[in-house]
Formats: sequence, structure tokens, C-alpha cells
Amino acid sequence: MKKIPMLIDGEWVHGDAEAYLNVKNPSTGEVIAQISNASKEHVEEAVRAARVAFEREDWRQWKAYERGQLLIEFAHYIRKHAEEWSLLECRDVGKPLSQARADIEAAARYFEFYGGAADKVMGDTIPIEDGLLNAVVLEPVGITVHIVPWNYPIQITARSVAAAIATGNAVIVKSAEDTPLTTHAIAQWFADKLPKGIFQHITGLGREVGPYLTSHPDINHITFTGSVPTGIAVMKAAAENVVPVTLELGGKSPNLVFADANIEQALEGVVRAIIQNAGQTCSAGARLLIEERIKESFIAQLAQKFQAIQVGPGEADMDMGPLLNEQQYTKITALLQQAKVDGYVVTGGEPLTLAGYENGFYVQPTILDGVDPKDPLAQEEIFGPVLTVLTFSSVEEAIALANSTDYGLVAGIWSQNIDTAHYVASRVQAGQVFVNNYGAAGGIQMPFGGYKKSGIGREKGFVALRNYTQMKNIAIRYAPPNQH
Ligand code: TXE
Repeated sequence: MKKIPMLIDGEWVHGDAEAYLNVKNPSTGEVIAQISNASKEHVEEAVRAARVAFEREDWRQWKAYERGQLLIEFAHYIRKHAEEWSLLECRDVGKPLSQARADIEAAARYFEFYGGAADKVMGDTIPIEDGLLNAVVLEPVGITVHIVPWNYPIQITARSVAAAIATGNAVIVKSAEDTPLTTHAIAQWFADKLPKGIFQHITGLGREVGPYLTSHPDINHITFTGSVPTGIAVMKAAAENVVPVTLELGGKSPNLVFADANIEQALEGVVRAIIQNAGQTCSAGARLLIEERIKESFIAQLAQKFQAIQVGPGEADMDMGPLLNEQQYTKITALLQQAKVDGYVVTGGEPLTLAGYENGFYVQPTILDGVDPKDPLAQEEIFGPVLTVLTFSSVEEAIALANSTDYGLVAGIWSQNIDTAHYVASRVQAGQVFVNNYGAAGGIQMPFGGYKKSGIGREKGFVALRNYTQMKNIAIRYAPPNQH
């Protein structure tokens, strides 16, 4: 069995041989690799190495454009190996191959985008008085920790790591226990391109290894994507050492469909927003808010589309793949079972057993209707291909429903009325709002993050570079030379 080593201080390191963790292909249930469960000592060593690497003159001497060039070179490398890397991601996460291909391309674009930005991270000058030059300088924060979830491993690693390296930090990535493969591939590339200790990769159980990292007194920033409870734990650990955090904690994002929408466009958008990656997407459109007077025909057409969705193993590249693991599968099948008993299921609701893939974690794409807006099915992240329908009769009711959860990551608005679209966009509590589309093809350049419990701070786009820099104000007094 292939054993994936960690990258610590420029060395490939295995943990305790007794404590390897299995990595499974969700499509087949097969073990495809094993990873080490890092110890506290591994984490100590990584942080120590990162500090040495960050302080060393050779990293300091890298010019901003040289860091950028390296990231762009990496983007080219990723594209050259796109098919191989797509297969890796497809087997690791279970997602359909073409969705994995899109993730690989997105990762290449993050490295390209932040590579290009590296020498454009500019400070400022502030006019104060004659004889005083006041400069605001942006410096790297130091050691940045990146805790990555399993749903989009390469994209989520790429988006923060690229920004952190572009700005000159030393990076430690902790990949999710289920999905380390593409992060390991990234580590293999950086291993001999960057000074040792500038990029390190740690693997292991989040609940054990995570706190070693997040509570470490010598780290300078944490970027975390995952669940709200774990995000709170990360923030508490960081608070002990006054370490800043960027948190992206998922959502229960609404798609608001008004009667004047282009119905075919809205149907396509609503389906894609919940089916992509089997609904295991932080920004999934998990709630459909539909205007009462078109509800019946819209749901009937939607149900037909759901029934036509082909579910299969990632490599067969159908519309939808399996759930990630047994834990997600058990949680979601139990929830669907109860929804059936409660009479909410419009279509779907069943686990799926596929011939030849009996150990994969498949469920039917599902629509639920009749759920109380306060019910957990309408409030909490399910993280599966399950769409909860809620109904509104006025614009104000639509807005109130959209804002009725603790989350606020993304919202979709489907309307051809310019007033409705603008007004709702201005009232909806979400970090990203899409009108007559959902997702804008990945949105590498767009600030991404949440209102309310969906998180703190923003990733993607230029604004994310700020997460990895700290501001220094330098005031320089000068005078005519003859007065010295
Ligand atoms: O998440 P966790 P899990 C949501 C989704 C899913 C649920 C549970 O609803 O059903 O979370 O998934 C690491 N300190 N999202 O259990 O625990 C862990 O190893 C530091 C939404 O996988 O949040 C992994 O790398 N790190 C989300 C990462 O945190 C810890 C994506 C996420 O794990 C840790 C994933 C700790 N104490 C799940 N415990 C999104 N926003 O897209 C775990 N980890």
C-alpha cells in the first residue's frame, strides 16, 4: 500500500508505523493509500523549521517577482499534468472526473493569479508634513497554517497557499485525513523549488493534529475551512496566542427564484448549485426559495431534472458521484430516512447501491418540501445532494427567509426584473450574491467569505493577500543636509 509521507523541514517523514490512517476511494470504498498521523513532535519540528526558514536571509532575499515567477511556473506544471492530477483528485474525493478537472484548472489559476500579484502587493504613503516621509509597508506575517477540508482539497489548498507564498510567508498545510493526495503532489513539487521549511505538509487526524498546530504559540496566522464547531475550536485556540484567523465555515445558501425568472435558466442553476460535488460544497445552493405562484410547475420540472441525474463512480464521469465517506453517508441516509417518515420527500431520499460499486457511498439526489423554515433541514448544513424547498409570496418574505439561518455565505437570485434583482441583492446577508447565475465559474478573482457564522475574513481575489501581510508604519524625519 502506498504510504504518503509528510514534508517537514525538507525531509520526507513517516509517522509511527502503527498509526497509519487509511485513505479510501469513495467511489469504490477501496483503500488507495495510507497517511501518517502526525505527533505533537512532528508539529513542533515543522513550526521550528518554518521559523528558521522564514527568518533566514535566503528567503528574505527572494524578490517578490521571483516568488511570483515560481508560482506561475507551478501553474504551468499543474496544467501539463492536469489529467494525472485530475484522476488523483477524482479517486481521493470521489467527484466526477470533469469536476476534478475543473478543480485542477482552478488550482492552476490560483497559482497564476497570486503569482502575478506577488510584486503588486503595495503599501502606501501618507502626507503628514514637510520633512516627514510616512510609509505604510506590508510585510509577511511569518508562519501561516492552512487547515484544509476534504471537499475541494486542491482548490482550497491552492487559494490560500498561493497567496501566502506570494507574500513571502512560511506555510504549513494540514490536509484533511480523507484527502491528502493532491496536497502531497503539491509538496513534491515545492520540495526542491523552495528553501526547506517554506512549504511543509502535515497529515493526520484533525481532532488530534489540528489543536497541536492551532494552539502553537509560534504561528502567525491560521486559515481554516470546515465546520462551524471546528472553526470555533480553531478560533479559541488561536485566541490564546492572539493569532489572527481567516475562517470559511460553510453555509445553507438560498437560491431565490421569482416568478419573472427565466425558468429554464433558473432550473439549470438550481440543479447545478446543489448537485455539484454531490452537494458537498460550502457554497452549495441548499435551499430553494420559490415564489408561490410558480411553485407547482417549477417543482414538477425540477423533480424531472433530479430524476434524470446519473449517479456513478468518479471515473465514469456522470452527473454526480458518491458522498465522501461512511460518516457522511450514515449521517445523510439517517436524515433522509426521517425526512421520508415525515413526508417531506418529493423525489429521491434513498441510498443507492451500484452494481460493482457496492462499497461506494451513493445516495439519490433529493428534494424536500413542506419543511418548517426553523427545522434543522432548513437551517443546518446537510452537505449532501439534498435541496430543501421553502415558499414565499412577496419580496420581503423572500428576503426574510433568505436571511433566516445563522449562515450567510452565498445567495442566488433569479429574476428578470432589475428592481427585484438589485433590491434583493442589497438586502440579502451573504458574502457573495449571484444574479441569474450561481458561482460565476469559480470566481478566482472575487472576494469569498461569509456573513454571520459562515466565517471571518475573505479568501480569493486581491483582498486575500491582506490575510498574509501585516502593516508597518515607518515615519522618516529628514531635513536639508546642511542642518544636520
Ligand atoms: O469537518 P471539520 P468534517 C462541514 C460539513 C460536514 C461537517 C463535518 O457540514 O458535514 O463539516 O465535516 C480539521 N482543530 N464542512 O468533520 O471537523 C480536519 O482534519 C483543527 C463544511 O470533515 O470542520 C479537516 O482538515 N483542525 C466545510 C478540517 O479541519 C481540525 C468543508 C475540516 O474538518 C480539528 C468540510 C481541530 N480540533 C466540512 N478537527 C466547508 N466550509 O466547505 C478537525 N480538523
